[in-house]
Amino acid sequence: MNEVAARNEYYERLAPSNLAPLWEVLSKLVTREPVTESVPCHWRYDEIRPLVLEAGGLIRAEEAERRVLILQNPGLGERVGATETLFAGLQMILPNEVAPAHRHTPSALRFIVEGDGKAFTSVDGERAYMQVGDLVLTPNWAWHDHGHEGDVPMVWLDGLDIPLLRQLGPVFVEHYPRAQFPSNRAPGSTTALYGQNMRPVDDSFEQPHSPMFHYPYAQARAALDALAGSTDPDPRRGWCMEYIDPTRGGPIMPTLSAFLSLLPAGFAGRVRQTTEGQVFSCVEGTGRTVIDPDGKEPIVFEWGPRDHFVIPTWVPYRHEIDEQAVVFNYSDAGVQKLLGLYREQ
Ligand code: GTQ
Repeated sequence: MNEVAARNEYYERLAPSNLAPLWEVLSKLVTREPVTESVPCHWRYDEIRPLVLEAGGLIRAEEAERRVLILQNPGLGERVGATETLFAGLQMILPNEVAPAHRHTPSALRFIVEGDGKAFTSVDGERAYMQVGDLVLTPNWAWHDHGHEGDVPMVWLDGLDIPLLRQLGPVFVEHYPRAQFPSNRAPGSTTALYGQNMRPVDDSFEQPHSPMFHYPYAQARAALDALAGSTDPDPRRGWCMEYIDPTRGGPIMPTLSAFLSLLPAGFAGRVRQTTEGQVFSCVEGTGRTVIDPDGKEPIVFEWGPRDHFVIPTWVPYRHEIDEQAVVFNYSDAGVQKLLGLYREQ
């Protein structure tokens, strides 16, 4: 028997004992650089919007629990996700509907894509009425439901850490016995307490996420203008601000980091390569994101308002801007930094 045949025969006898030879797979497992199965991906809003709205005629929010079209990365096959660690979806709620109250260990953020400011997310009994461009958080184990008191459909981007939590294991959900969690505070109460660069002395809030759960677009946008008025843009990210947990100055939630960037007209960004996986939602302006894979045809995403795209871990990319743009994105940068794993070049 030759060497190869002898090994193969041995491998066949290993399998029934739930054993396998590492040396056959080591170079695929521990690579010189990150290798992902998820691929860069772009969803044009004008193409998918009719499909998002069509779901409204096919299933009610109450029945669906969450009426969401998953932004599914085609490289991940059956595994649900936009990247290896991040879930992305577009959730739609119609006037007078309720997406019933539940809580779960996956952390969620919402970035509002379209609507009239009359739909809300209730977080532990406090409502956040959502305008286009607002960021709303529903951290690990916070009760939340969504409601709508307006006249036009509302659509938002849902960003969750579901794929990461499924790998780690601790996935739990609990349904509230009624459709809506009882309102127990006026809208804005939490911002009044924690959004003023102050916190109550001897504060009992000790969760590892932000106590704030509503970051309005008007404020974030004004902060970007202030940054643009005081510094030069970063050559890769333009003027970029991170949404923070005011009690720590760090990411909003341990597993999800969020950013808003202002990119000036004519910006020709330098290539950025980072270990964070990223989901982008465009708010204002137009541009393109160019991915130049080694020796292969470049991939170009021409985007405009309300488009979404994904840049997986370690994929080098750069932005070119036509009309001044504002782009939101979320990523797993924070959890990688906590673990001492984050790299960028
Ligand atoms: O709003 O709770 O897009 O649990 C996926 C799972 C949204 C939510 C999603 C969820 C939610």
